[in-house]
Amino acid sequence: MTDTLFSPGHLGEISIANRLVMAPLTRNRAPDRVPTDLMVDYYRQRAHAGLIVTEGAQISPVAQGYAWTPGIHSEEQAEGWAKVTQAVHDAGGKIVIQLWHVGRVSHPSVIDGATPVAPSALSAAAKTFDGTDFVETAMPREMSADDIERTFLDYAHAAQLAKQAGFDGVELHAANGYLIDQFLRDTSNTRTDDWGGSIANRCRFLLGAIDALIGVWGPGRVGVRLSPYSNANNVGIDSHTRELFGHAIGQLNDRPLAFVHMVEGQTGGPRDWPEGELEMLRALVAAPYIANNGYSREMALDAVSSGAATAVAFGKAFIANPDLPARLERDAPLNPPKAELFYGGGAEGYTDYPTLG
Ligand code: 8OZ
Repeated sequence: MTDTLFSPGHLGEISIANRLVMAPLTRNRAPDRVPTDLMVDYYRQRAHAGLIVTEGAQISPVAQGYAWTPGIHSEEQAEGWAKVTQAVHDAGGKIVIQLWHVGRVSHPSVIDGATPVAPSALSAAAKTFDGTDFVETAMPREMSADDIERTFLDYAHAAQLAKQAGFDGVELHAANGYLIDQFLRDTSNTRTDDWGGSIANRCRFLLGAIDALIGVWGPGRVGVRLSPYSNANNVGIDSHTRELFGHAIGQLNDRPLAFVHMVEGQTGGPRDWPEGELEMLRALVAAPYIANNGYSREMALDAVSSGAATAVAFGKAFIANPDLPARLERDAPLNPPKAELFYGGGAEGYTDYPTLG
């Protein structure tokens, strides 16, 4: 039997009922940084995904970049997430939490007056939202070697709380210009110690974070999200993207991970990359591969049946279609997403999208 988009499979040790993954989607509906009952409803509605990857959850207070995003660094937050995992499991679904550190993509007004941290004191010159206004991200301070080691402890602590909350695993957010991407790229990492300079040194932070998660979960329940050809959050494209990410993937391949989840091209934008390069990186990945970014139904069907991907992640389509797997299987029309209701607010544009008949 050949694999199809709708057939069961495995992502490492996580068994999935189909190959449709709900992509991580920031929705800013946790005003106290604690998952709410409304979020429980939202995730329960989407439990027919083969796998849900939650919105990014900050691993520590300083890891937060935007108002109203949920954390995974306190007992209260873990208890909130436990209601989410229970609801998804009761509905037959699987769910991993995305562990997030924004690094320099933040502002003191979001993190209770703290200064954002980054590999180097270079401004992202991106925008964030502090609950009142869109503000320019602040100048970060350069992390010390001690800061780096403490951050690995924060990843491990968050992973432990995720386990306590009943998740099926964790996804490390290493994409979209946030902290790990800032360490990877020579545009945002100008360090001269063991954490900067050579490609091998710039990959060490990614690997330290992954190994912190593996220490809690084992490799088969740890995945990672990468976006090599994206300049999201104003992170510059690395001078040697193919070599950099080729090395990173080669190192990740030493660990039998649950999955590598790839944003193909520009995050939420065009599927653009230098000809053949993403395909070369994809061919290096040993773990199950989750493809993402602008997939149509036809592209997703083909990606799984051809073996190019184990699963395909959909973002906006899952926001607007809680029953996306049923709709894709029946080739039914999709509800259009309401972009003005993506971030912040309540049930409107969140849990009120209709399902089929
Ligand atoms: C949109 C708005 C805020 C954050 C990402 C976590 O790009 C995000 C994000 C997306 O990975």
